Amino acid sequence: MTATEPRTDEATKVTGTRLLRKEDPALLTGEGRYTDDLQIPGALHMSVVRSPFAHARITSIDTADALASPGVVAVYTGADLADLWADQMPMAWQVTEDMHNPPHFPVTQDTARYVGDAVAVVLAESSVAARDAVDLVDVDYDPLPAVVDLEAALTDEVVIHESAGTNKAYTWDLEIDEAAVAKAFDEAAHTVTGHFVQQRLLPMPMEPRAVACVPEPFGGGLTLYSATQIPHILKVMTAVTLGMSEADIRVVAPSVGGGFGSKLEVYAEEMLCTALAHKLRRPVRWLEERSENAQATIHGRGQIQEIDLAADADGKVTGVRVRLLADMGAYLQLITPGIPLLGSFLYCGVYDIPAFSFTCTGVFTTMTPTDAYRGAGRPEATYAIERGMDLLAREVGVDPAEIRRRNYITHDQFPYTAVTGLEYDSGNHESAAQIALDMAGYDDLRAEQAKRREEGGTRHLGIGMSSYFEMCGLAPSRVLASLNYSAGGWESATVRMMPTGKVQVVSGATPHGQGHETSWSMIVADKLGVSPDDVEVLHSDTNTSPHGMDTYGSRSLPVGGVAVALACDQVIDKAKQIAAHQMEASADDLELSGGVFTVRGSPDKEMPMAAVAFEAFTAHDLPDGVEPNLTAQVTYDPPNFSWPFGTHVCAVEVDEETGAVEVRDYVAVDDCGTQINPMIVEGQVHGGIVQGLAQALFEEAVYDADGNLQAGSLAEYLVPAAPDVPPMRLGHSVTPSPTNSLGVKGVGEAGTIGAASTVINAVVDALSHKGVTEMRMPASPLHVWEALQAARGGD
Ligand code: PCD
Repeated sequence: MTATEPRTDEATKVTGTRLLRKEDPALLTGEGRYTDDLQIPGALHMSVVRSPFAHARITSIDTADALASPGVVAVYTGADLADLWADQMPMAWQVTEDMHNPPHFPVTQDTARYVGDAVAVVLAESSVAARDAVDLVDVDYDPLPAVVDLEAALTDEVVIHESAGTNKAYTWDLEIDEAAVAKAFDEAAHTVTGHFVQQRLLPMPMEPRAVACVPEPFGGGLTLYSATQIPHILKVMTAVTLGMSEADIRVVAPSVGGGFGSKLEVYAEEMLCTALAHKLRRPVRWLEERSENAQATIHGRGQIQEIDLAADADGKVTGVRVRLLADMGAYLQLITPGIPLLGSFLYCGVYDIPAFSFTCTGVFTTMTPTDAYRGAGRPEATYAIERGMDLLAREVGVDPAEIRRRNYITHDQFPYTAVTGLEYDSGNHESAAQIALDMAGYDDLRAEQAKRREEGGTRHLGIGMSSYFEMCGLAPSRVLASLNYSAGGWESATVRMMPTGKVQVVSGATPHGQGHETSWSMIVADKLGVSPDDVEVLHSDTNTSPHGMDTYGSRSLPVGGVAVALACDQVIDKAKQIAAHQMEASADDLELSGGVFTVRGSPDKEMPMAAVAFEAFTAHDLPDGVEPNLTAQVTYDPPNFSWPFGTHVCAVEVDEETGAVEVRDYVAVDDCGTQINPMIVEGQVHGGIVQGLAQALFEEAVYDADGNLQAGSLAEYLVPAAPDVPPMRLGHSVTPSPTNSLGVKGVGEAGTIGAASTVINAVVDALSHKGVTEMRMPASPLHVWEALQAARGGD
């Protein structure tokens, strides 16, 4: 289809179709350009000397042997580099005024606080020379006790940061109405309490981190290439940390092989490559090893949750109380302290709950810092309330599906103002749940379960469900301000129709696997009546896209994609004026369909958008006061979050003798409003479910008491492989968001948010007749066996 070919809207609509992703041919044929693929003549390679101790004072560092090693150009300790930093490592979320944000520098200056903490760096002419010399740096450590247990950390017997004087980073309360909560619990017919551990997870993107910083010739400043989700934020933060002008730093995120939150970060290695390239006026690059990725890239989750539910005699929840301990790790990274806060709003789940209280204490430990990992606070919250609902069902004596039905916010209650003060835009939980239960054959599964229990045996069928809200589209800037987050939540888009009718989009979102080039092209195609192939999407380079808030929090479509649509609307408005002038008609009489303007009442008159673009370009005959060129720039600050939702149901088989869990069937019904590309949506949901299932069944960043990461490689850290992935059957409903013109809600984290609780509810359900009420994640054979032993009264 060419840009000028007229098409009627519904019949040829591109959005809503399963268009193959534009970005895939290059990625699948090895043409993707990842940071480490860049050919950079004369680059120095950096390698980092990392502490083997979780906690140790550094008494001396001897760099002589390393410096003498072939190819080595420089070795720097923390003290050598101290003058390069205008500020400590960036942290953007001062959740309370008295929160401790202890000193944190790219290379530690006196004490190592986790295994992997940077102690020195080596620069050499080759990566091999740099890596070899790392082993020659002779560091003397005076070991101190490790602190890996959150409760123990809070005793302050061993204080990790002297300047803070305590391991408590902060306590944050969501203060609503304590008296109402107390009353709910006083008057409750039923109460239940859940204690849950959100184990630490390693995000494990396929591409580890990679950084290269190039000083441009002729005083052109520095170009920082990084496998990052946030080039725009990184640019500002680099300028601040290095005390440089923002004008001297350009950040480019080339192809990025997945981030899953772990690249929503400003990392030490980015600051180091930039500062050293600046200092030495030579390019400096670094590629993370897989084992470094386990130690020095942030971890996800790491929370201990306690949730109380109060309910009336029918099981209608009247109050929820949450206490949280959140493991910060050794330092605060970019938004470490804010992750539990993001989750705080979701502890009431999808239910109509009148009273709620939440308190969270952030705790320093001698482990790798934590931060955003797919869902960032929201999978944890959903887990707690959804496990809690199952506990309540059992206490009240009704089916888990029924207890949820009695508590859902019903579709006629939307827009619904939650007890937290946030407004949920739209939803239909009853319907999504019913579709999921029907698809899963819930009643038949329950009947099969009853029959098998009667027959006895050691292989048990379990059925689990959970319903969730995603809370995405981060975020209305004003809400972020109220949470003390130090950036806005807008997104920017520029749309230009070029002289030939092709379209250029500049987006502030930074895709790293999500397929924005395809989605944005589809939005533009329908708006302007062009083929998606005629749309070029520029992104991830602060020179071509100077304004942006980047990609995380399933925000890109509901904020950035909506900005693209709004910019198209402005281009159309302008084109309309020019077309009206050309056709000697009133702009009010013009209609745009399939990329062609027609005049109401004058069927012989029409003008394609492409022709208007050419007129706008030549500017030979424009209406008075209209500037040349069809271009519009929009910065969109959403009025609300968007609230995707859904229900997942799964069936598992648990073998009592081996402790093995097999997921027999997995049904997910997700509602992300209008779907731009259902194929991309399904891919997002599939990937999300697998990450949630991985937490439920396989993954845990296990530490020993000395603070050593025991699962630091892919041999011990069980990322699910293809055969571990169960059959997934997806359904969906479409409840458009009323707050944006596309009706879209995000979907990038939905699968993860719903999955872990669904699987664990099923595993507990499978063993419930054996007295099992709790299951520690991951539900590995060992943990299944331990739960059965505990239920039998053994130890
Ligand atoms: N969509 C559609 N429709 C709808 C929705 C959506 O179509 N309704 C689509 C879009 O367009 C795109 C996608 O889908 O393409 C996605 O989107 P969203 O939801 O908006 O999201 P974003 O923002 O874009 O993204 C983000 C996310 C996140 S957050 C995460 S984690 C993850 C996810 O994304 N990561 C990742 N996914 C993914 N994928 C891939 N491949 N890779 C990666 O890395 Mo965070 O906060 O960071 O934690």
